Amino acid sequence: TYGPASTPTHPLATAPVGTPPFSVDGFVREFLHELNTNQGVTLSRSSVNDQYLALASTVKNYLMARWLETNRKTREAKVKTIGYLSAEYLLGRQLGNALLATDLNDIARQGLELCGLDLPTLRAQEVEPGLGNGGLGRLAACFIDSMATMDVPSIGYGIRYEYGIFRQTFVDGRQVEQPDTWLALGSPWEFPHPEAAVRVDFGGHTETYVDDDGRERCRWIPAWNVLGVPYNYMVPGYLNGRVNTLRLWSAQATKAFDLQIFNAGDYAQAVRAQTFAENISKVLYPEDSTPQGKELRLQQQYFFVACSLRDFLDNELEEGFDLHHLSERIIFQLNDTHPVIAVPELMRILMDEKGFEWEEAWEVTKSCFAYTCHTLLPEALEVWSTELLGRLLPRHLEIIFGINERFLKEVRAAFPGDEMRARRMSMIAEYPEQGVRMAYLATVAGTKVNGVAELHSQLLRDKVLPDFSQLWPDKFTNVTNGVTPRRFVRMANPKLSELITDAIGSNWVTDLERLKELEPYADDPEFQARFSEIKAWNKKRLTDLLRQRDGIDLPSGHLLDVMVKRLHEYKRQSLKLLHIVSLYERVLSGTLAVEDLTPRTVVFGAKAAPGYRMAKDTIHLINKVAKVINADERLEGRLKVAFPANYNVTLAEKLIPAADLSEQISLAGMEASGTGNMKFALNGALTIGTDDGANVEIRRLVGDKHFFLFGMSEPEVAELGAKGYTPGSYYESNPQLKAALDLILSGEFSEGDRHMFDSVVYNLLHQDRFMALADFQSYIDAQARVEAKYADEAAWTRSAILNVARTGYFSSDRSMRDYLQRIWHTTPMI
Ligand code: GPK
Repeated sequence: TYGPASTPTHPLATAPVGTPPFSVDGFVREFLHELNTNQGVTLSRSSVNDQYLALASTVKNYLMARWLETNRKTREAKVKTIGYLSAEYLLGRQLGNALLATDLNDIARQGLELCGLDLPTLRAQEVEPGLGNGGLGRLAACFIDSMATMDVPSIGYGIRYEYGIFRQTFVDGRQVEQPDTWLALGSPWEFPHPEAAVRVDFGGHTETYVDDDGRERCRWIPAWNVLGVPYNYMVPGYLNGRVNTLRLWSAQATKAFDLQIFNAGDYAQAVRAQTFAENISKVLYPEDSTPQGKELRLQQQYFFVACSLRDFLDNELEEGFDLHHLSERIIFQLNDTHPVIAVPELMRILMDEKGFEWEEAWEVTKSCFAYTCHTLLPEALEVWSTELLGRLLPRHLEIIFGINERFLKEVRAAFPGDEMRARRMSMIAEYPEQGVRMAYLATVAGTKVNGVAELHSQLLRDKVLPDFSQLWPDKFTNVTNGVTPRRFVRMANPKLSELITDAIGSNWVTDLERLKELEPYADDPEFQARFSEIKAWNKKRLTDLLRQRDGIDLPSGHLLDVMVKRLHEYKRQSLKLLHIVSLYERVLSGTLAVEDLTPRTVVFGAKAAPGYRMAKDTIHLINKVAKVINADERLEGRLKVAFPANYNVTLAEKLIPAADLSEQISLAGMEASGTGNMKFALNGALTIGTDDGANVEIRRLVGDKHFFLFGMSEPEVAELGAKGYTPGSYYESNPQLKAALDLILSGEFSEGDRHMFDSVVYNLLHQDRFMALADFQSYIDAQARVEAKYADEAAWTRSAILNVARTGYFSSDRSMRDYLQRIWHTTPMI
């Protein structure tokens, strides 16, 4: 239970304690106080880590009263809350964002200076929480930032992984994974509440019994359980005084180790149960777009949604709340299928614990969820075997069968005699083994289903879930993704932000469509000059960082060509690589004079899932090609390939503002949206890209003249696939492509070993599922257009400015507005 035992009489006891004074002196006093009392050191004896931790505490103290006040206000207003359910949050560093949200940057810098300290040095001490894999996890982080900034009551629910996404290192050019020890030096941003732990059951069996009213009911007799300990994080809105909550769950054993076994001398056996339970939140699955059919992963999924539902019902609603009206107070947004087990969990709670009848429980349940799909890859759609589900969550499997049975009745009533359709739509797949199609369950239970860009939502309706969209056309909608302008423009690109604010005022940070007002400046020579200087400054900043971070030397004056995203065949890093190898081959063979080479540095950043062979081989190849090209003096330094290890949010914040060219080259119809593409455009890079995901919308907004389009369209891809695609024919008929592939096969990049890269090359030649060879020539031609434009500096800069001016649409604030209107049907709290 929460709250005091009796009514407090002290005047200070009912309101949050005050906020430290908003002055340099007030800040210094608070900082030194934290250093002394939290770290137990004096300034003269403190380490950089002590200083960072004290600084974090200081900034938290400025946010604290607002956080407590936000919680009180929201609770009293009894408004609808957004419960964002996501297995991943790729937050990035917290300190910079908190300083920005509180407007403390200048005060902190000055105060620390008076203490003889340097703010950037302390900021660099923070290890980012990498609790996500890529786009999906970063999107969740952008969304909670936008909700806080827009005064939308929301709670982010997720898992506090002890180890986040692995730290990538390269050994002889191959990826080697190291554990991510983000908690090792302290975690000042979290507030653990072990006393509020929630019990989560697993295993066992179900049974029927007759209740006091003589009704036959079902109950679950679980076999084991764990505790979920909530860790709260502040989610500060930008300069608006709202601080929402992110609540991440950590697994703990229900009993401490068995003392009897311990006394008998078997220590390892005694702590085994504890280790087992705590494994649940031990590590993030480093997968992206491929389901990993692992029992532990299903345990993670159920663990965090069971904790979250319990938490909301017991702690966020007032006592005695009538759960028939639950949807007036919560909408759970399902971030992909990972949290979909929440659907049968809510049914179970309502029926087995609250005594609801099935129909009553279903009415409530189906109004409390909405589902976002983030992929089109068939292999990424989660299917859990009924054997596993039944073993781990027997009651939930029964409920899923019950939902399916009633749903199929509805289908048969709507389409009498169409038994094939009913089979196609069943949530239960029968092959290759019996399993639950989680996307179907989410679609049936959700009030709405959305894709993450226009093209993706259309393909989701027409190709992935056509039967469902025929049955319920109004259920389907689109919300194009967005990114937070606070982190990815205002923080990451301070100089550009200043230039924009000088021109149009500062409101763009929360009203990004205002960037349109920059359009007239695209032709202003003075603005162009400042814009170019800023790009150069960002490149210099990146050069300094990569020198000390990776020992990489970036040449100056180069076109900076950047491809950063997870390594996946559909994203086609191999196509980018073929372009590089082709340029090199043409210089070697004399078909391209060195002096005609546009000075260019290509930067890759990409992690491969540890079990994804082709992706890891591609990383190896990129590194080997980089090594040879970077050492070849015949290129006179005009072509350079850089692959800094361990691409993450922190590196993205330095890389993206420096880029000239943004590589968005997935096979059309494969990238659901992309969000990196938006960050680059907003920072004044031009895109070379296919008509895929949100690229379609970027190109429409910035205009064809300011975007380098290439490659097949989605319908063309479908047509070629239907006709039968033979990559070998492109190799045979395109001498430039053949020469590039042959150069790899010759051993040029592998110390003469002709077979080192057989897997990558023969996959391209004989399979090439993502049609890189079919788009090769078109890509090469588009790169020639890039070079021609880059030669005209004024024209390039003009296009870059127009990219910034015309992409305000891609703010995640706009995405949140769309969710509020189309899906959540609620409004911000004034
Ligand atoms: C999609 F299915 C998945 C996944 O498992 N992980 C992931 O990051 C990405 N995504 C898409 O690949 C991107 O196109 C999209 O922009 C991003 O999710 C956010 O919607």
